Amino acid sequence: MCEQITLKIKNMKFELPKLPYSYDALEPYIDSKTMEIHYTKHHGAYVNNLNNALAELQNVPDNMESLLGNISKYPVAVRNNGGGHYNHTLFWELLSPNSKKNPVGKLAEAITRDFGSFDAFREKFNNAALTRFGSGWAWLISQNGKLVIGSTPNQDNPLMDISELKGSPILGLDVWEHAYYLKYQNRRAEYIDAFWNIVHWEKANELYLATL
Ligand code: MN3
Repeated sequence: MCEQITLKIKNMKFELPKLPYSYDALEPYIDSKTMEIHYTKHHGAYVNNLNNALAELQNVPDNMESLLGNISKYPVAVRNNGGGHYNHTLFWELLSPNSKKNPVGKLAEAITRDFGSFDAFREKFNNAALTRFGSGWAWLISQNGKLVIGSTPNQDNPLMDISELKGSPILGLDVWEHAYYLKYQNRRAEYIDAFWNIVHWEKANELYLATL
């Protein structure tokens, strides 16, 4: 069964999802302290602020995809914190201490088909992550099966109606400084390189299969 990550509102509230591994599981690529702060403080704040922003509104959809797909109709606090909650939930799921290090399944075939090779794909993704000015995310997305690389500012994502980059997220990399500054300081390129050691390729492949 291939499923996109779906976030439902329970009793009018979104919840911080359980982290699928311990804070130190992704060492040395992502340090324990960064994981703990990133998950409990940053992601936690997006969830709380999203719930507070939604509490002021009426007729809120019961799932995140509808919310993001119509985000232009909502206050900026919903855009920032709804994006923050969705992006981080996806990000945690797409990381693993037992990474296969290389793409798998249909996604592996599609990467070779659309970018020429895994190396060429990685170079293009690295460039998107490196050149995103300020805070944002680098993405691999599927547009009905065709793979595209790009980036979004702040907590925007490719599911939002206001986004220039539109499609289904397959892989996302948080390039906000809070994601890497404790360990890598200003060296974003080193953090991006480290990311390739902890990608959960089976999960990325599942997300891709769901878009075919
Ligand atoms: Mn973050």
